[in-house]
Amino acid sequence: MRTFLVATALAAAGAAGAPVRTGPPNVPEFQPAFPGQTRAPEVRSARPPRVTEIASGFDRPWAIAFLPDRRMLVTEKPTGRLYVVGLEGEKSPPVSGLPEVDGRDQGGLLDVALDADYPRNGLVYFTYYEPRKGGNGLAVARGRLVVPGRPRLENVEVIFRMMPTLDSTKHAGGRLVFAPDGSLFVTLGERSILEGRRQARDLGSHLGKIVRIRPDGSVPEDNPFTRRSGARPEIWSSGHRNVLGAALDAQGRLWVAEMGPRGGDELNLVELGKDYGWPTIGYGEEYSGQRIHASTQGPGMEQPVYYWDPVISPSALAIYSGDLFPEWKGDLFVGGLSSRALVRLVVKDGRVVGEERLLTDRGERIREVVQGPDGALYLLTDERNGKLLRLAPG
Ligand SMILES: [Ca+2]
Repeated sequence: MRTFLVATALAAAGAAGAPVRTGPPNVPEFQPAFPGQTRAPEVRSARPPRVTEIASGFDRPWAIAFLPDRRMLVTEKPTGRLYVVGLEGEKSPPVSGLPEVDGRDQGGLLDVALDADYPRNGLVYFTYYEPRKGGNGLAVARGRLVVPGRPRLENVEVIFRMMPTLDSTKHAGGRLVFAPDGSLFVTLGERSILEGRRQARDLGSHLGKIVRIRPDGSVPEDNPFTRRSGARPEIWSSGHRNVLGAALDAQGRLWVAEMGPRGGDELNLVELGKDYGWPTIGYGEEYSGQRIHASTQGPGMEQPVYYWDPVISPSALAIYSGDLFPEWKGDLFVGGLSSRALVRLVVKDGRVVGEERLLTDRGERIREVVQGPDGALYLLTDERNGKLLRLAPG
C-alpha cells in the first residue's frame, strides 16, 4: 500500500526513478505532506569526485573557515583547540587565547567564521560550550586573530550567551552564518533533555531557536519579536531540535539541516518569525520507539522541505556556487554522521527533486562541508584521528 502511495505521489510530481536505497522507514505510519518531501529519486553525478586527504590527526574536528590567503582555520571539538592549516596540510600550533570549553560528549569548540571586514579588523567568531555555574550553555565569542609567529587571539569577548543555562552535554546547535547585511545567524539546539525540549517553541527561551544578532552582539531592530513582551529579542525562528547545518543560497535565503529524533531529520527553509514545530509536530519518534508527535502537521507550524527516515544525522550544510563542478551548481551538500556519506540534494523550485550519497565507500562520519575559494569542497571527518579532505573533479 505504502509503495503504491509513494509511487503514485512521485508520478504526480513528475519525478522518475527509485530513491536512494536505505532501510525501511522507522515511522511508517507518518506519510509525507506533499510528493517528494522524502525519498526523492536517486541521482548520480556524471563522475565521482576525486578525494584528497590534506591533513589528519585532528581530534574530532568540527568546522573549517578560509582565511583570505586560502589557509584554513580548523576547530577541534573536545579539546577546544583552533589551528591554522596550510593548503598542503601544514598545521600551526594551537591558537592561544581561546576560552575554556566544556568539551564533554557533544560539547566543546564548534564553529568558526570570519568577519566580513576581516582583512581590516582580523576578527574571528566562534561558538563553544561555555562552562557556567549550574551547568553550561552555548556562547558566541569573537577576537582578533594574529597569525604571524605563534598564532593567537587577542581581545576575546563573548557577544552572545544562550539562555537559560542548563546542565546537559548534549546538542546545543552552534552553527554561525553571516548574512550579506552583516547580521549573524546562530543556531541553538534544545539540549536533548526534556526541560530543554519543552522550551523549543517558547519565545522566552533561546533553546531550539535560530537567533539573529549584530556582530557586536546587539539586536537588529527588524528582528521579528523585538516588541513582543516576554520574548527574547534575538530570536529569528523557533521550534527547532538541533540545527547543525546552515547556509544561504544565491537569493540570500537561509536553509538549515536539522538533526531530528529517530526517523525525523529535516531540511528547512527558514523564514523570519516562523515556527518549525519541534517537538509538537515532526516525522520521527524516540530512539526507544516511543511516540513524540501526535501528528506531522499543525496550525501555525512549518513543514520541512524534506525529511529523512531513516535518518542521515546531518552535520553541516553547504550550497554549491563554484565553477569547478558545473553539474553541482545550486545543489545542497549535507554532511552525514550516522549515514557516513556526503549527501547531495538537487533542489528545484523549493523542492528536493534528487538525492545522491557520495563517499559511501569511505565509511567515514562527515562532520563538516564547506566550499573553498578554489571551488573545491572541503570536508572534515568526525573521528579521533579526524581528516581534512578536498573534493575535486575526478
Ligand atoms: Ca520541524
